[in-house]
Amino acid sequence: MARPPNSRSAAHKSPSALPSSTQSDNFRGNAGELQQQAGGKHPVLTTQQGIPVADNQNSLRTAPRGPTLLEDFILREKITHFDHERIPERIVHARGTAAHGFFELTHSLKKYTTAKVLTDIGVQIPVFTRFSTVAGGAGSVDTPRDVRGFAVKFYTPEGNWDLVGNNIPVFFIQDAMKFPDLVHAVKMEPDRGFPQAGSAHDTFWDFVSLMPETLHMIMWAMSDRTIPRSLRMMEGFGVHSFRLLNAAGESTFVKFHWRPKLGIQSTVWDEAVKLQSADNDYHRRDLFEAIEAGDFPEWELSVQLFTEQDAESFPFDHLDPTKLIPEELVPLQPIGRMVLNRWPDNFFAETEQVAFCPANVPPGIDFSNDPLLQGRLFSYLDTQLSRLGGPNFAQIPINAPKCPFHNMQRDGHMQMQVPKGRVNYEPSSLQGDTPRASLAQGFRHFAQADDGVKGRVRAESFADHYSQARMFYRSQSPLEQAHMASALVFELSKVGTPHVREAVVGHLLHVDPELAQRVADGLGLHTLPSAPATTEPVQDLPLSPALRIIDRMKPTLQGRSIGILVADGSNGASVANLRKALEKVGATVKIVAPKVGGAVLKDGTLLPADGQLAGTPSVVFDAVASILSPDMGALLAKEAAAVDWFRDAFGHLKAIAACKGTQAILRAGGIEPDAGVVDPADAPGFIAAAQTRQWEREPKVRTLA
Ligand code: HDE
Repeated sequence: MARPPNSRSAAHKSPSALPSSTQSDNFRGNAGELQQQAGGKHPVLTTQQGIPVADNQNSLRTAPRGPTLLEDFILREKITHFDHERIPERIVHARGTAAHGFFELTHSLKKYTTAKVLTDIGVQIPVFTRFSTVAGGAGSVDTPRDVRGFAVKFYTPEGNWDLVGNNIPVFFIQDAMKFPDLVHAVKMEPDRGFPQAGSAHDTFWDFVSLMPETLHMIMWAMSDRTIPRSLRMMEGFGVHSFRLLNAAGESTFVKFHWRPKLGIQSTVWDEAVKLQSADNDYHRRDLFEAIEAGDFPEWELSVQLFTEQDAESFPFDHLDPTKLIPEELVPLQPIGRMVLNRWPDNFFAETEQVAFCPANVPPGIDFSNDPLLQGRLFSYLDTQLSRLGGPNFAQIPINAPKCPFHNMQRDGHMQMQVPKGRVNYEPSSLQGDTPRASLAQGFRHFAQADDGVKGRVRAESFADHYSQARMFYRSQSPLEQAHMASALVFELSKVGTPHVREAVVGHLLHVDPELAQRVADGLGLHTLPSAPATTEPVQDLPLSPALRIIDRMKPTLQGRSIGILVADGSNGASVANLRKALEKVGATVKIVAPKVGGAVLKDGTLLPADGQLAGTPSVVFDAVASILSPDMGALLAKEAAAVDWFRDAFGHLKAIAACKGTQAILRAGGIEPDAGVVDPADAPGFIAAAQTRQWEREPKVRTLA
């Protein structure tokens, strides 16, 4: 009778049946036949109690084909632990990717703060930085249209500083009271359980239509900022105003701003959509590969500093988190750089268990009265208590400060420390080494005078919801404006309730009547709705070109990835020349072939491939090239994967280097070559074209709103 493959060893592989040499050796090297076969010096497998395990393949049975015994404590422990491997995911920002690195201050802020992290030039402060999407679950994809979290934990010598920001400088709401409503509205609808990780649905836009304070952030959310090309090419913002406190106790307001060394870059919407199927982990993989290759991503940290008096002259309230301070009004002062240079050893232990909290600030940094920030000061610790299972999560290595820490907090779930001594209270006279508060070094709050009347109120200075939305929209280049209008049309077209669509268009009339008209046209709305009443007149604020991104894309191939398509019979010298030229300017080159085993080149050598054509669509590259024999070109012209490779690259405004043999595929894709389509022999021409997107091509390949 046929037996399952392992049934023989179940009958015979008991500890006593192991060769005698494997039973001794002080628990090392006797991990059983499988590990011996693999070679190397393996430590012995044990249970959590340290009991050595003899057989990790078979559970304990009454007979080789009999039932499993409850007595099998090894099986029960293994399965029980597995059953509890998942912890609750973050309610927002569940999907994240993180890396270790350092922050190095280049300009001291000593005049403004006592925080060593902002005064001690040249010291490398370890950081752990986690990027995230907001709406989707931990298993959702990397490239939906969504705000990105940008959270940095600085392990400073005076305790942890968490700058828990986003890649957008403003937020949807003004008061923490509305956060649960906002998040409920954007997440999947509760009765149907979809859509996952997307704002293009009724409940989100219903909320927006009834909460005009969201309009400025909506303009950002509909811009290309929410479809970044790479986590390495995003800006980061602390969003709220914080305070800096100097030795004299004087306060200066500060906003924090990260700028990527590789420049800001986004995808185009069709590309982002296709990336969702091409590579669910597109951003995570991109960061991983860059760090593994030693191509460490870097950001510059800048501050905007201003006083209470400066703030009074602003045409908005800086405590309102739906407002930004234009760089043209308060310039950015670069103060340091962050480099991410080490991938976590373990995703769960570090990226999942890391707990950021805006309330973690060292002495010399303090909070403003921004009502959203005030709510956040409560929320993060609270959510982490349930997410990480108790009050000792700061002892998890990724969360623990790297400076000494001592207090009288004791016990609780998962206490890892073994405090010594009799004294667990303060004050005490029984021991000479117990921790005491220090007026000189301790945290100080800004001594702010307050003489208000208690109440559930919204400041009148928060009432203008449209002026900065208008400023943002009108500051964009015409193409970016078209992208925003198209994004609004796309999202609202997924909204099934006509009155919600109309109400949003009504708000857009305040932002910009022409934008409202474009969106109305795109939605097939024949009459414009009326604009809702406002309490404040909409101001025409000075425009801020610094808010654009298309113009600010860096002309470089560093950090960019180029795919070269080859097949049997390709000219190896041409491939090698192109590759060399591209790598010389910092690009990462990947070879794509119809088969992953590679292609047999014209001279008979084998060129291994990094990716198979059908599984490596052109969306994963910044530009593409192909070197094909006329025969293979003609063959591939009948292959959908090959035709789509070029059609998508062309549609996503990428440079294409296509040899003569490739022309048949371009024709099959209906591609009419333009200035961005060059010959692969012209490496400088290809490099120049690949350093940007072919924006002038866009009106020819799609109809924008
Ligand atoms: Fe968060 N936010 N948030 N948020 N947030 C969380 O904390 C919250 C807000 C941000 O990679 C949660 O540990 C409230 C603004 C990031 O682990 C939670 C309010 C900004 C991350 C929470 C806000 C952020 C979070 C969920 C309104 C940009 C991920 C899990 C008052 C400045 C950090 C957790 C990471 C995570 C609450 C608004 C950024 C529930 C109540 C504004 C980057 O505590």
